[in-house]
Amino acid sequence: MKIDKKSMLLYVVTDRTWLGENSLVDQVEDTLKAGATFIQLREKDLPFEDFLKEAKEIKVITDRYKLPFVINDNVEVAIKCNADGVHVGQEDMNARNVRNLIGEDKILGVSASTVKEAKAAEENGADYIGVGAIVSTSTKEEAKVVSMDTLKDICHAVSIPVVAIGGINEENVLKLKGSGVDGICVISAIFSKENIYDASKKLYNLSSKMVSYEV
Ligand code: TZP
Ligand code: MG
Repeated sequence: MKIDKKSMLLYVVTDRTWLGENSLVDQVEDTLKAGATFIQLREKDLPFEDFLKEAKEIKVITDRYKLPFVINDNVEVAIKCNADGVHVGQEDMNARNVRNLIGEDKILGVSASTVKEAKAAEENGADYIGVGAIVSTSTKEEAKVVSMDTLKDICHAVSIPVVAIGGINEENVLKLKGSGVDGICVISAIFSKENIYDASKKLYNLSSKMVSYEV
């Protein structure tokens, strides 16, 4: 499954920090109902079998919505649950190695914070680039902030879709207008909210206004 830039419009990355009594599967369904265009399952602490079980459950839902579903970092989980692809950072497995493991038909996303990293990712088989952090964020404190100029330079330098990540919320989405990004990638501005559906809907609408292409 290869990607269209429109699938970057509201790219949602999961996080169980604010789960409480709810299930992640239900939360993912809420965000999909409201217009999420892409789901990434990101689990940093879950044992392998639990991670795989959850991945399989979410895949059922994303398939129902016919939307892309990728796994953060863990290529084995991605292959075993037949996810649509994998997303890796600069500190994870090299993009070319991931591509060789998952094959040409799967989606490969790579995080980049410089033009050099973004171009290397594209050359090594990435289908899209995630650029951030746009604003410093407690969700990933170690992520360094990327300037608006660098974000624009990355968008110009690569021909694959670019999604902005890190500290993006309802208040600042429209500041990305003119940057060249194809959409926004969000964690806390959705999952920390009481009403995931409403938060997602607002962000989808704002992202649609922000991007330079016709939605
Ligand atoms: N990579 C760069 S910033 C970030 C990741 C995974 C966290 C984004 O989370 P939030 O809550 O949307 O700022
Ligand atoms: Mg990673």
